[in-house]
Amino acid sequence: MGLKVLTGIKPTGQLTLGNYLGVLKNLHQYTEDGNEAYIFIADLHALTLPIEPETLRTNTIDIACFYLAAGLDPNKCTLFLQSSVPAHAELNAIVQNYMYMGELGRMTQFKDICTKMGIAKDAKDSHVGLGIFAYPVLMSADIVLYDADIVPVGQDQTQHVELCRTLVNRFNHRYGDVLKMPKAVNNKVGAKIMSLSDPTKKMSKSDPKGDIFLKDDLAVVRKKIMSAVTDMGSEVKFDPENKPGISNLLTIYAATKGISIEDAEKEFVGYRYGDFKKAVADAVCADLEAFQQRYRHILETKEYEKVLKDGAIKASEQANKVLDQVKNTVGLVTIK
Ligand code: AQP
Repeated sequence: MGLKVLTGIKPTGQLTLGNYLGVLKNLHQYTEDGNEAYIFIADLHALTLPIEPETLRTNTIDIACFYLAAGLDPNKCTLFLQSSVPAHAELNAIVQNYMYMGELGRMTQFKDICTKMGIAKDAKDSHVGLGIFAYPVLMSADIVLYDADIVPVGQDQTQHVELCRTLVNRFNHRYGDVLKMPKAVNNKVGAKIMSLSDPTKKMSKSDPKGDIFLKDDLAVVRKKIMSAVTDMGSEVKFDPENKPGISNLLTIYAATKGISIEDAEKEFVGYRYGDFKKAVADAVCADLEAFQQRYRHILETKEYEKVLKDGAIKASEQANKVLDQVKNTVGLVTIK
């Protein structure tokens, strides 16, 4: 029997090559083999950090187009906007009572965001928004609403899926076997693409230093790769600890070509760094060129509109089933 798959991307900024290689590029594989895939744009999550309304709208439409441009067939999956399925917010209000503040405060992403924004996470008068603190609660609601077996994510989101598993255990321990236990899955190659200017940091859309954006002009993409930080050595070798820049470029190359790191390494034995970077830039630009063409076509034809409309209806059918079951389980009365 096929698996139920759930994954989302939040429209907090322009998508990066990290989002593409970490998740987008391989999503279509989960829509095959009788799987039931629910793929969404996590627009409610995007409100957890300050964002201009127009930017949020543009990013949201872009992600819808990117999903389709990356090869997702809307007839083989359910593609939808989180905010168009009210069950997400409703279940969030219920499951928040089964998650602890201590657990949320320990999330690495939350701590990183506080550090980046220079806000004290523990201080009583801290200006950390409740939404960013409680982000994994809504994410847990997102996951369990679709009875998800697997959640394809980049490495940075694995901890949040683990927290969702804790919630499921806790809830089921209290009420019986109600919620499905999900599992995070990462890509073998590309689960964590690093910044080109600081390869010890994740490439992240809200921290654009060293990012390649999916809408970047190809000449810009090439320039960014050619000026990526490397090291004083000369060997193209995968060694993230001592050669983080070269290892990141090897990962980018391997993930773009769909090959293993070992095979990528073999291709570049004896290469100088400059020639190696050129090969990486060629591979990425060839892939992005086709991707950008599809994106522009989908944006112009507004093909995404019907997809999202139909998706909201289909997603709501599934989500409401779980929501009703949870409401009934915890003792909320539903009058039909
Ligand atoms: N650098 C990355 N390498 C591999 N995968 C990545 N992902 C993000 N960055 C990388 C994966 O992309 C999916 C969508 O991410 P998200 O929008 O849910 O937010 P995120 O994980 O917080 O990604 P960003 O780009 O870092 O966003 P901001 O800056 O807004 O926080 C996820 O599956 C993620 O793992």
